[in-house]
Amino acid sequence: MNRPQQQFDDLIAADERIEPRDWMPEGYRRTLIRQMAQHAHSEIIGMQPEANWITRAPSLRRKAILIAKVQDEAGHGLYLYAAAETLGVRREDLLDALHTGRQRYSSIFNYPTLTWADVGAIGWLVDGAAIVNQVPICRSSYGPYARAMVRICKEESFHQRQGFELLHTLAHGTPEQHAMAQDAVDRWWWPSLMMFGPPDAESTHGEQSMAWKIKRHSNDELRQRFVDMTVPQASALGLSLPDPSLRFEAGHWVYGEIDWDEFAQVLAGNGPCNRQRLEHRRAAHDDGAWVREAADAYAAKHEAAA
Ligand code: BYC
Repeated sequence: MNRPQQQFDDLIAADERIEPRDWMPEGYRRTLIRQMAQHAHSEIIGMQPEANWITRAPSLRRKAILIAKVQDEAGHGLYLYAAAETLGVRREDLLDALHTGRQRYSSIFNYPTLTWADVGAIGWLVDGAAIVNQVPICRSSYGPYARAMVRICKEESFHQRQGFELLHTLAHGTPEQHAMAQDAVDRWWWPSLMMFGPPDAESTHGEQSMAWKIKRHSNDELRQRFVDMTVPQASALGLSLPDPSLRFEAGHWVYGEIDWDEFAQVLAGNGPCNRQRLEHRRAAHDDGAWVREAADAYAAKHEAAA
């Protein structure tokens, strides 16, 4: 085995971090770029379903919280694009890959936010799932990714709490508010379970990513962890989960069959909002062209002056 490969393997075996200047196998670099780009894209596409409710938030307090949350998602995208750039890719190329459908973003953001309660369901379930998935990535073997994730997880915890509090308020409000909260949970539960990716037996990258310690747990392990954490929280909220086969067995909540055909359809671009999300993103990018041109012109002027 060649020396750089041996050094890389030794660092991974010792649970140490790989840093941008270290030698790394091409597959490791490519896997990180794919996962980190997909993650960054998810953060910025994830702003859309929530931003849909900023103008209609029911109070100034709720509006201020939602604006702050959506802004946090933009920040997460920026941390992750910056971390991905340490692998030798350019941010504009990653955005181009998103806009042309060559890179993915999380399936979850292809579902619509139909009522105000959806903002709570996203916070509680989607951010809850994100935390379960992302806390182990704070120990990912790639240093810049792991460090970005520490900051992101702190903010996601706050997001999850605000979603829980919002849903708790609705669930203990009028019968109509309770029904609205229940309807949102009914629609977001199964897509939240799909966020963890395909079952382990069908995960293309899972095993290798775990051997490289990019991922620390398999998709099914994290999905189970999320279900175990969330079922008692649903009882605390006074809401039910839309799975008649949920039952507690041998220390875990056993859940029903996930509709993997629906997941495949969403990944193939045929979810309820896929087209809308990408069109909106492309339009936002085009609208921002003048900002990028102005920034380039400013940088060029200062370079010329130096
Ligand atoms: N959606 O081999 P697998 C957030 C793809 S942001 C779409 O198991 P891997 C938030 C996968 O890419 C949430 N595609 O993959 C933001 C692969 O495709 P290719 C984002 C999915 O990477 C704003 C194929 O399926 N979080 O929380 O080992 C507001 C086979 O999968 C999905 C992250 O990105 C999916 N759900 O494991 C609120 C976390 N699942 O390359 C909240 C970081 C799988 O074969 N990412 N695919 O075409 C990860 O942990 C891993 O990438 C995954 C998938 C667990 C998601």
